[in-house]
Amino acid sequence: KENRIHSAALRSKVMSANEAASLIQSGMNVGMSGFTGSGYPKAVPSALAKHIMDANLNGKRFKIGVWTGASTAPELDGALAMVDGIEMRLPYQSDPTCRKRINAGEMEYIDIHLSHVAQFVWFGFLGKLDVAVVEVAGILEDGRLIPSSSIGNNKTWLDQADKVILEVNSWQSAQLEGMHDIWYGTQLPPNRQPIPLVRSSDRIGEPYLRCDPDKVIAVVETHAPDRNSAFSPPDANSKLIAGHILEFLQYEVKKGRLPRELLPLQSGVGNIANAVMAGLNEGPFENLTAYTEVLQDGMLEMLKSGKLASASATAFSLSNEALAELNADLARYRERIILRPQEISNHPEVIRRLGVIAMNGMIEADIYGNVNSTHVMGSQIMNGIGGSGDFARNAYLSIFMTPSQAKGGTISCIVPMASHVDHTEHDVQVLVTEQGLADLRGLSPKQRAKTIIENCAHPNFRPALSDYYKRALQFSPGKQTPHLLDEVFDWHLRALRGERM
Ligand code: 0RQ
Repeated sequence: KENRIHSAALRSKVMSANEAASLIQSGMNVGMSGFTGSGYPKAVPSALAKHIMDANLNGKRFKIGVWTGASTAPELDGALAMVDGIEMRLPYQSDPTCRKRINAGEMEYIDIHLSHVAQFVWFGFLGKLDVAVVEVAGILEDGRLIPSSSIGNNKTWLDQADKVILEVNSWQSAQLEGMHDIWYGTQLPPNRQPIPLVRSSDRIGEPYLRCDPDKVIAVVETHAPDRNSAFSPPDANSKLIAGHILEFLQYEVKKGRLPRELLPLQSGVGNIANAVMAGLNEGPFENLTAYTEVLQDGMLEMLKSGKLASASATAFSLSNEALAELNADLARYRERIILRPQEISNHPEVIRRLGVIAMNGMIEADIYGNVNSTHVMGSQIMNGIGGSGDFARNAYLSIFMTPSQAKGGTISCIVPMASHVDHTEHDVQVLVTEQGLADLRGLSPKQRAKTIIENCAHPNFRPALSDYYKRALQFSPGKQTPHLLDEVFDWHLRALRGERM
């Protein structure tokens, strides 16, 4: 193992993951690093899961609160959920075992806007943070930390936790040093000052995380990869959705509502997001910028081709191939990629100032444009709101996208009323499915309904949606947002019975 720990004081605290995990006790709130499968601690959480299992075998209850940046990996969320060791999870997860426990009522989960988490901890809204477990790429002689492949909430965890456990992962490229931008200017109200970030590529802070060495109770050395998930080439629907968005952006440029190089792009994770990036990579726009949460394969390709001048994010989420590409040329990419704390990457003030174009996935939208990003059939969590709300509410243009149908065509993703609402009609300007794009700007609810049904609904469900809307228009007591409350969820009830919606 290469030596990444250059502080003698911290080197003296090196121990095994097992010893470090034994310092975490039941009932503690633990702030872990990790964002969309990158930069999470690789060894301590699994060791902790073993301690929890042992305690359970001895008839003892052992549960902790797990706070992160966003989603992590099987070694963290999966391992701890498997042994039923999580009392409370926040603010975002996408782990199958976690999801199962949450939906079975065995684990509490608070789904929080990602930009809110750090400040809620500073405000004291979430209670005391006992321990931070943070992966870093190295430790400087003076004890400052080289951040890893994600920043997430690490600054806040290190500042706020009573005790700190560091995992120093020598698998992470040493060349990450210098890529990060940590701003230490955040104050609490009423003393807040403007965030001095006016271009997405601005660096406003310093490349290292600060950490009081006296709080560090353990340093664990690891050499383990991030959860790099395979990249699947865009499917037919994703390509169609990307095509509609590209056409729309070109139209907006022609109308003079967007500059030629567009405005900073934010893109959610997944197949559709990657397809949009692939489309932009082949499209007519040059000198693009990104102000986003997660840097995926699609954006890396655009940085490589030169279409994307720079990208600001809080984490990487790459395939193994893309990671190899990045690492081979990291010194060069480092000048054009900036990783920031998620409270800055997702900050409403900055998103509003920059005029970000936000593109996020959804589970369903209703005919008036309310969007459900998180719950299947109103009650089962999928992942969480993530940063979609931070961006949608504050963006220059807020776009939501989904295939028009799910589960082999048995479910319509356009419904009379969303079974859960994450983004209200007020925060949603554009809806896109493979069928087409609904530009909702400047439309009243009734005009929105017609546009969404005509442009976005699948032809298999369009007649039933039109029929619902027409009868609602006729029989609804109010004509502003017409609804038939006694049948509005019949669509979901049919799906819950296993029938076609
Ligand atoms: O389930 O794989 O079991 O079939 O939902 O759907 O179509 O693969 O789309 O991966 O882009 O996910 C909203 C979940 C979409 C995601 C959501 C089922 C479908 C499939 C996934 P299966 P797709 P995606 C930046 C921004 C919130 C966070 C966010 C998400 C599965 O985009 O988590 O935006 N967003 N963050 O079959 C029942 C429907 C359904 C449905 C889809 N109407 N009813 N099931 N599915 N529509 C990133 C971060 O913040 C970290």
